[in-house]
Amino acid sequence: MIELNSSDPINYDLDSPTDTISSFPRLTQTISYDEFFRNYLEKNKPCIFSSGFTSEWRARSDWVTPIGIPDVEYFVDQFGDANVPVADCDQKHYDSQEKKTFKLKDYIQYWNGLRETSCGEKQCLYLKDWHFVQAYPDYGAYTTLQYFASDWLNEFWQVRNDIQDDYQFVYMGPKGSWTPFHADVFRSYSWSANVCGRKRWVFYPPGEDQYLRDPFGTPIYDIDSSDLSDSSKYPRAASASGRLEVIQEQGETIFVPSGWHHQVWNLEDTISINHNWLNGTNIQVAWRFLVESLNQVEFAIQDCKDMDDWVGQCQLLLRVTHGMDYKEFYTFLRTVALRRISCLNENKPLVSFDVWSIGKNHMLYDLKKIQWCLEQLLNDERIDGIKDFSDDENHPVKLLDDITTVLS
Ligand SMILES: O=C(O)CCC(=O)C(=O)O
Ligand SMILES: [Fe+2]
Repeated sequence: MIELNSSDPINYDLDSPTDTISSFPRLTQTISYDEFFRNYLEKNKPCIFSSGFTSEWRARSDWVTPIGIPDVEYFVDQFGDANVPVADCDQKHYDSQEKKTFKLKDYIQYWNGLRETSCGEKQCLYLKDWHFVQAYPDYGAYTTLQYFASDWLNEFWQVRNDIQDDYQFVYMGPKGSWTPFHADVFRSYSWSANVCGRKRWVFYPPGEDQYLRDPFGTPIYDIDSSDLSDSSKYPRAASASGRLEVIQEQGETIFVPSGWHHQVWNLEDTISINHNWLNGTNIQVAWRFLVESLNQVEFAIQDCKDMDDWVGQCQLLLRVTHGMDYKEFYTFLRTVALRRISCLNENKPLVSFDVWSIGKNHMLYDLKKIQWCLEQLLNDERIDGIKDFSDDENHPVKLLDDITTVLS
């Protein structure tokens, strides 16, 4: 049972100055859920879990040969016809890499063709963001660690039956493949476990990315690029501080906090599993980022303010650029809240990823955070113009009332 102790959670605010950390903590089996919650989720600090946490995963035996390299034959045999997204590490597409869809067996054929050569000598293709659990729900490749079990984002997608999606991915790529400098979608957390292979990570704490942007506000694409020391291109780069670098070994799982920019390189042929997630400890960050994204959209199309349904157009653009609009953010909060209210009323724990139970204290904590978000949403006068919020029965005011009743 995942249960928070009764002391009141500290209200961590990402805007307040963060105490810097100079090294990367490595955690072992002895850390409790509560300790991880207080010291890493709430404080928004990165860490690495030792390989013992993943040693029992099916993926770690079935996906890897006895000498510790990806078992590509097994992949062709089991999943060869799967359609998988593949990024070209040499082709920049806006702020990320150009992506195409491959059959897995064709990707593996490419990979086999690389043999011992690393990327750089041939085209460098990186299979990323493969929705593996969605494609093979009964395969059981891994069990999400308990520390990452309070996951509203994947819970939302799991109970939602109108559209199929999730934030649970498999990555596989040759030595030399890499992911450009970025912060994660919605400013979510991510965790990433190396089934085999090794990765190099570079991190900057929230806010430092402002110094790592060009005069147009575009963040640097490759943090190792010599452009960063060219002050005509990145005039404020010298002010960036708090850089952390770590090598993640086979079997280890890294925790990537909210809003930390990072870049990742595969140092060997590597397979990893990762999730993005939001919960009560980073939902405030996600809300502020949504508001900031809407402000940017409004600024970008301010010239068209007289057009029909400008508010609706802004929401549409928000959905395209940010991945979520206000209504969807609300539907997400509502789904999560109603599940907790129902479990609390029936005096039942909430089951997460089929194995973890979220206890009463945790559900109350979650509801408090959702209450805060709803208050913010209702204070944002822009929701009055959004047609989707006109339904009385599902209105945020009604949900806020229901939550307040439960909490009192
Ligand atoms: O492993 C990679 O290439 C990228 C992973 C990543 O960015 C993440 O887990 O947030
Ligand atoms: Fe990331």
